[in-house]
Amino acid sequence: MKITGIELRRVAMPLVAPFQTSFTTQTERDVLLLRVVTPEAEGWSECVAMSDPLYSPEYVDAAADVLRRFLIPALPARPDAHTTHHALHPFKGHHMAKAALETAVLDAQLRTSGQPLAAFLGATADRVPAGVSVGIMPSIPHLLEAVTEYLHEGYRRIKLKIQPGWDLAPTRAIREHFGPDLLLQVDANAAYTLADAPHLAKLDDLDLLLIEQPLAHDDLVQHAQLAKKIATPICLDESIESAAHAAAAITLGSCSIINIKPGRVGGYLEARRIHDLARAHGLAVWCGGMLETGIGRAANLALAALPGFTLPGDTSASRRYYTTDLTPPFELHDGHLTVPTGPGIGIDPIPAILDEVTTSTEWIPL
Ligand code: NPG
Repeated sequence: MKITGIELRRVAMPLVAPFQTSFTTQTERDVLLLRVVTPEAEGWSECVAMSDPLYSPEYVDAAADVLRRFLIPALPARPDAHTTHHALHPFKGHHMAKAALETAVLDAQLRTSGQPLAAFLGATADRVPAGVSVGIMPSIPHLLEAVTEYLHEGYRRIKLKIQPGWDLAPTRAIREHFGPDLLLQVDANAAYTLADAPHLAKLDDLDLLLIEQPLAHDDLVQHAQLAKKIATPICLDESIESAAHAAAAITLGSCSIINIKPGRVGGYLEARRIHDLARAHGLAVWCGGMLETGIGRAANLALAALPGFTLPGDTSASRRYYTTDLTPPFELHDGHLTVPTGPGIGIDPIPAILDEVTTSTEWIPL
């Protein structure tokens, strides 16, 4: 596949409401989009890097820099997703930037051959149950109101963001209010230390599906130690940046569940490897989210339709985050989202909306 050039486009997407996690409060999403242009098709992707290096060391300006300075120049003459993956491998880190480039190449490749991403990945479902991530709120009544509304919309599982000072009481309040059948989990985004183990063990009687990333983003050993001290299953997010990390975590016993975010692990090929590895070892996986627009969400839905994704993901509807999405909006039907069936990621940005929110564009000819 010959690539004529690649467009880097920045868009500013206001969130419907502030989204507070243990590491920041976001009110807007600064998104880097890639458009790979070939004579046959255009491929789109969304880089999941945030404005600041608070979730991981990556951030959006750095992603744009490494793309234009190193990754795009390293593309083979006639790339496909696999040769792109190999060409980017020598560069250390920068998984979010690599994922964006590989995914845009893959989308162009699949649109050229007419194959949907879900079929390429080996998906077996045509719709996936939707979970929703609920930020830290000013008070428990605010939280109860938000969760009530999400359940009313049809969400099948609730994930509460927690941090020291906002953990046991809000989680207990939700469990008590909505009863034992609610699928409920918590996400700490690395806000605790191993010394908090006795405190985290107090979540054990709340029958949670999992606790996500309680300890440091780069620590597998202490997660393995924590797993021996608490009954709630540990799920890793930030700590798993590759299939090799997943293999190490499985060997050490650091987690029994993995949140797979294709952006965090360097793309959909690596994401599928982690899925296959986890499945072979009997670990459940689910598909995380990074406040993606419809472009990133479409591709995540294809991945979430693989058979090992046995837990609902953070694959929520467009309106959870955006009043106006860049694409036709993803909507809940009976608590599920439909996996796109068109070639590639199966969806296109709407040009007028895209232009309205674009803050800069850069064309890199090849
Ligand atoms: O549904 O897209 C979504 C967001 C889900 O909570 C969510 N994401 O830690 O998993 C996370 C969190 C996050 C959001 C992390 C933005 C980093 C940036």
